Amino acid sequence: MSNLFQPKPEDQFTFGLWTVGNPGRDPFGDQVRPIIKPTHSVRKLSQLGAYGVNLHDNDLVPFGSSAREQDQIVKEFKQALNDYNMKVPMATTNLFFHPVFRDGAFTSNNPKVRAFALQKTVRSINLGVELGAKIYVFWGGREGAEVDASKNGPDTVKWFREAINFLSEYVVDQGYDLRFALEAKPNEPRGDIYMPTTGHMLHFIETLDRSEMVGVNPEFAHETMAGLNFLHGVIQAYEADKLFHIDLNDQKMGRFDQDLRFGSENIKAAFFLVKFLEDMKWSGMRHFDAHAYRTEDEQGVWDFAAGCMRTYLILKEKAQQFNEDSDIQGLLSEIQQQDESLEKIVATYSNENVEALQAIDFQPDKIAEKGHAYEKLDQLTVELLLGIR
Ligand code: GLT
Ligand code: MN
Ligand code: MN
Repeated sequence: MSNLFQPKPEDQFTFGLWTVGNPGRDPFGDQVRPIIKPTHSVRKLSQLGAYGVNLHDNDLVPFGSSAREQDQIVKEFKQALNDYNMKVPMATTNLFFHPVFRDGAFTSNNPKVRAFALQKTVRSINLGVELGAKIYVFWGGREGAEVDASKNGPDTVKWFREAINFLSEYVVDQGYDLRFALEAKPNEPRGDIYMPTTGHMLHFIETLDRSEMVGVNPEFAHETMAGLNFLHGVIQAYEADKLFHIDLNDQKMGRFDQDLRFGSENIKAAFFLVKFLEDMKWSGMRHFDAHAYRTEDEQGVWDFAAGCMRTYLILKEKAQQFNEDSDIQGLLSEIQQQDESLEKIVATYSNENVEALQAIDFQPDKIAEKGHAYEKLDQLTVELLLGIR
């Protein structure tokens, strides 16, 4: 493999400990490879050129560990981070694995479970901050239902809001430099998950007490499962200053959550996503939330991790090529027409503007005669991606 696409820490690639640590268990089959120790993942990922790792509390500290056990585990882990110059930019809570969360965490019908979820998250936030995290993700995998008769719908929204309000106040009170990112998913493991898309999350955020410290963590696979255009959700979040984090992976539309290697399935969608993040010079982490195929052994896991980063860098190079391609740019400047005097009239309402607007004879039939040359533009894009431009 050529060195041109060798990842470096400044590329800001991160992986969840749960991603490379995924032992290949699925609903029909047991694990196929041994669990990889977090300190080993730190070493291997740093050798591959990553910037850091992200984690759930229980990816590092097993559920039910004593305070002494936790101290020892955290000490060893910090040593590995230090030895390999790796960071932990994001942390989150596992509120879905233990059976206590079978009916959700912040939206469980049981008040004890809701309070326990809050307690667990407070502790996990403390751990994340201790490790240097600046972003805290909330993925409510179990916050949903199969039986809509079971809950009074608006309560679930209220409970979730109260939890986020409580925790954001806690963060401020502690003086932590931490922002929250909410991650949507339409279904799985629940039959339906509440607030199933990034769009739902964006609205919910505006109802929070400290909405300025809460953004979104859109995931490629999750929006694609819902049949949506991932990039469009990302753009809307970015435009609203709410793109705090991103989960990069791949997915066939309409399937279970596949969490495939980035760029392995929808190359054109991955390309436009990378192009957008790079064109905007988005400052966040390029985080991969995916895992190796179940067919793989440990070597396959590192092939998978290297592949995610390499594909991202190749697409970044392609984006630059796209921006410098004179045929493409020439066509784009014809397509993206400008008309300053018209744009002035429609930008804001005024008496004069509405009168000016009413006075124009647009001749829509004439405008409609001309095609948009998108066939040509898309073919140029495809040829660029296929490597012949
Ligand atoms: C889980 C899920 C991911 C979330 C992780 C954060 S855990 O693997 O499938 O999409 O981002 O909780
Ligand atoms: Mn995710
Ligand atoms: Mn996923």
